[in-house]
Amino acid sequence: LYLFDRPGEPIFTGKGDDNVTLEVPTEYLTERYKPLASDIQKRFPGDRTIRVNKLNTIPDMSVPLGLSRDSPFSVFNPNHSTMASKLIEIFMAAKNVEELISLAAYCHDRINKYMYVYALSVAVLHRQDTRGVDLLSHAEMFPCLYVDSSVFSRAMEETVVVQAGSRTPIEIPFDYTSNNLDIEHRVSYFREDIGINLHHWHWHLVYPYRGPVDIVNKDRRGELFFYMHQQIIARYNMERLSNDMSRVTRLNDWRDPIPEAYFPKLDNVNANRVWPSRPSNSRFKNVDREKDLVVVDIDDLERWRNRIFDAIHSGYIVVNDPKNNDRMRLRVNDGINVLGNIVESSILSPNLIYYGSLHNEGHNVISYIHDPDNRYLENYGVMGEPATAMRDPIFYRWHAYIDDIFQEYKATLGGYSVQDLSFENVNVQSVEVSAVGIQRNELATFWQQSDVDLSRGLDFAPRGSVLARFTHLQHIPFTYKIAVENSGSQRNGTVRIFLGPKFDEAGLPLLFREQRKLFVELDKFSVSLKKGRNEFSRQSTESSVTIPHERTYRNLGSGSRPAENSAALPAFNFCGCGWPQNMLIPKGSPEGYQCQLFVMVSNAANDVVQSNGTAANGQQCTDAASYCGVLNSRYPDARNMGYPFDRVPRDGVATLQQFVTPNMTFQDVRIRFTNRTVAAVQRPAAAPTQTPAPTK
Ligand code: CUO
Repeated sequence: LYLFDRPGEPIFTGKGDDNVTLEVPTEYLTERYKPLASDIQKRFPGDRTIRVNKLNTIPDMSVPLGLSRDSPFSVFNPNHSTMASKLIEIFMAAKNVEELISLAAYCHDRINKYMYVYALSVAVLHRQDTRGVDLLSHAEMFPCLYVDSSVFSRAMEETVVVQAGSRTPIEIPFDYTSNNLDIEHRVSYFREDIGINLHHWHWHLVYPYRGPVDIVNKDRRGELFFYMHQQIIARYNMERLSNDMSRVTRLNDWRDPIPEAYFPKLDNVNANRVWPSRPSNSRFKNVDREKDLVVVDIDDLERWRNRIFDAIHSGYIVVNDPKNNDRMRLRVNDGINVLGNIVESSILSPNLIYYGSLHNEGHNVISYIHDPDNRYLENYGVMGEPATAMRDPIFYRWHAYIDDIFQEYKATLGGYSVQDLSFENVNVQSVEVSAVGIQRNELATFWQQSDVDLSRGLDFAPRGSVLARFTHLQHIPFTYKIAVENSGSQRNGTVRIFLGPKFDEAGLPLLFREQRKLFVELDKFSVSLKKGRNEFSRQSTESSVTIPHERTYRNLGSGSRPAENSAALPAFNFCGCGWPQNMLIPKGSPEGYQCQLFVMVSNAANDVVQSNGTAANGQQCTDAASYCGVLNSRYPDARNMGYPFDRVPRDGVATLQQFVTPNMTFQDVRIRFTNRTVAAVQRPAAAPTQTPAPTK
C-alpha cells in the first residue's frame, strides 16, 4: 500500500499517515539521489522503517521507461498501453510478494507515475498472492484528474499555513467548466461527477484491452464492453430528458464540424500540464503522431466501420484462417461478445488488421483534434484517457455511435418470443417504491456536498489531510416492494428492475422500440418463490449496479488512512468498479419527472451460471456485478446482458404494455428534484453512512 502513496514524490519520503519510510537499497535510488544516500536516510527517518530487499537482477525495463515520469499516460494510447502491458508482465512474473515489492520500489522513481500506478494496480488485482489487498482511491492519488485545478494552490496554502486537524475544506465551485449559455452545461453535474469518472477508470482497469492474455480474456468481456457503455448512454439520455434536453445524437458524420466544445480546467501545475480544450466546430482530422503511435486517417475509421457493418449484415466475420474458409459465423450466443472485442477493439479481436480499432482510435482522433500532427507539441485532451473521458459531451456522442453499431447487430437477431420472456405460473402483480417522508411511487433528489482528500495529490506539501468539498447529486434511499403470485411449485427467480423515461422530447409517449434502449438497470437479485403469494422488499442501496457512497469516496473526512493491514477498510480494488450510489437515479425535475419502473421475474434455472470462481479472501466484490462482473469468476447471469431489453420488440409489440408477459409489470413513478444543498457530514472512519434527508 505504501508503494501507492504519493507516487509523485521520491520513494524515501514518508508514506501513509503513519509516516513509514521505505528503506531501499542505494542502487534503487535515482542517479540524482545516489550520492546523497546516507544523508537521505537520516533526513527522512519516518516513524517506522520498512526495508525493501534488493534483487540480484532487475528485468529489462527499457520499454516502460520510454515515457518520462511526469508525462500524461493513457491506456487508450497504443504506445502507452504497449509500455504498460510490458510493465504488467514484469510485475506478474515476480515470484512472490517480496519480489513484487522490490520491483515496484525500483520502478517507483523511474517509471511514469501514472503508468506505475496503473500497472501495479492491475498486477495487485490479478496476482493470487495479493488478492484482497486494497488499493488507494485513484482520485486521491491523482486528484488533478478529477477536480478543478484552482483548488490546488489554495490547498497548498492551507497545508503550509494551517496545522493538520485545523484545516478547513477547500470548496470546489459547482459550476466551474461552463455556464448556461452552453446547453450542455445542464448535465455537467453528471459528466463531471467524481464517482462516475472513478467508475469508468476502474472499469477499464479491470477490463484492459491489451496486456497478458489471461488478464484480458475475462468471461464475456466484449459483451460487457457493449453493455456497460450502453447503460452509460441510457443513463445520460434519461438525465438529459429530465433536464428538458434532447437525447444525445450519434457522432456519425466524421467530416462535419462538431458543435460541442469542452474546456476541461484540469490543469496540473505540478506536471506543467495544461489540458487542451476543444472549441466549438472542431473537425476530425487525420492524425499523424508517430511518437504516440497514433497514426490514423478518417478513411481508416470509415473502412473499419464498413467492414464491421458488412460482418453484421452478412453474419460472418473475416478471419485469418484458410481452414475455415477465412470466415467465422457471428453466432447468436456469443456474437455480441466477439463484436464487442472487434469494435473496442481488444487483443481478443479475431482480426485486428482487418477490423482495426474503431472505438479506441475514435477516442484518439477526438483527443488529438487540436494538434493532429503534433506541431504544437500538445498532448491529448480528456477523451484520451478513461479517468477523464466522461467529462466531455463528445464522449456520449461517440459512444452513442458505438452503441448504434451494437444495436444494428442486435436487430439482426429479431425479438424475444413470448416463450423466451415468460416464467410459467409466475405472475408479478405489483411493484411500488417508497421512501421516508415522501409520497408513494415518488423519488426525491437534491444536492449534497462531500469531501475528497487532496493530500496525496499535493506532492511535497506538508503532511496531513486537506479536503476539497464538492457538490453532487443525491437521492433519498428508497425501498421496492414487489408482489409475486406463484401458482406452481417452489422455484427460484431472478428479479430484474429497470427504470426508463415515459415520454420523448416532444412529450409524446415513447414507443417500445425506442424506450427499450433508454431503460437503465437499477437492480438484479435472486429470490425463492414459494407457492402462493410472495412479497419482497429490497433497498435501493443494495443495488447490483452501484457501490456504496462510502466506497466511492472511501473514509473521507475521517483523517484516518489505511494502515499496513487495512482489512477493516472497504476494499477498493475490483470493488472500486461500480456505478456510484448517489447517481443511481436521474435528477428528475421540480415538477416530478415521469418515469416507468419495470420489474421482471425470470426463471433462475435459465439464468444460473456455474461459477468457477474462488472468493478473494472472502470478498467477492459482487455488489456491482451487473456492470463490473465478479472478481475471478464468470459473469453471474447466463442471459444476454441487458435482457429483456437488449433485443428489438417481437412482431406486433409497439408499447411497453404490449411487451410485458405475466411475469413482468411496470409502475409510473415520478422523480422530484429539490434545488437545495445538504451540507457535507463528517463521517467516522469507514462507518456506513446514512444519507440525510433534505431539510424542509
Ligand atoms: Cu469506456 Cu470509450 O470505452 O470509454
